[in-house]
Amino acid sequence: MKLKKLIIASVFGSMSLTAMAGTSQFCSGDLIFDQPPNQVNGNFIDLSCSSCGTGVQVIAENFIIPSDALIEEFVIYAGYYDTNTPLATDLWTVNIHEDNGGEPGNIIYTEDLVSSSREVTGVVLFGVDEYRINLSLQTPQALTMGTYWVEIHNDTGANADDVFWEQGDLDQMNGVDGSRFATEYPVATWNTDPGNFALQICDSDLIFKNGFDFNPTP
Ligand SMILES: [Ca+2]
Ligand SMILES: [Ca+2]
Repeated sequence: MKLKKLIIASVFGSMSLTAMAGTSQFCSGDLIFDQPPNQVNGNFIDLSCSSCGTGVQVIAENFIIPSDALIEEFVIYAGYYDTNTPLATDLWTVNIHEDNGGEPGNIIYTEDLVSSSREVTGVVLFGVDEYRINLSLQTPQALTMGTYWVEIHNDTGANADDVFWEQGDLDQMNGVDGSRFATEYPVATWNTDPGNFALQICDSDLIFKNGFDFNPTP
């Protein structure tokens, strides 16, 4: 099956975007994973994808947790293609998968209607605004050291636009090159794509401990 993606190389031409692809932190806690958006490409993540052959496409991106961490937020970069019309209320789903020999394995956490916020970054790609999306899990996940996958998608329903996840530069420490995509949901078959996606993850463990005293009588 062919992966539906967008190519914008001609849009930017020789324009330098180096200054925009910085390493600013947009999640709370210790930044442990950072794949900054690179304004090169984006792939659809939408259950109502009129641009996709089957009408559905989802993506799973892999990440390494270097030491036990509490994950409560994912930051991604996305856009609403091609009329630049965001949903009044985004319908984000987040699935965290175990790693199964280099492939997305069992789902260890799933949440629909994830609490989210979005902010226009000022970058325009594919002719639409680049949005930074913060996704906050209802139940923060304590993940032990290891490799995981996160599958994130929206559902634009009757909205004319399709949501894409912008690609990013591989995290050289905790990233794993490549990703997986599927053209049905729930996923039956994962397919390989060489792309990596713009994603930031923080360990909020310290904040969590400071906010809730688990051990009042040390
Ligand atoms: Ca759509
Ligand atoms: Ca990857």
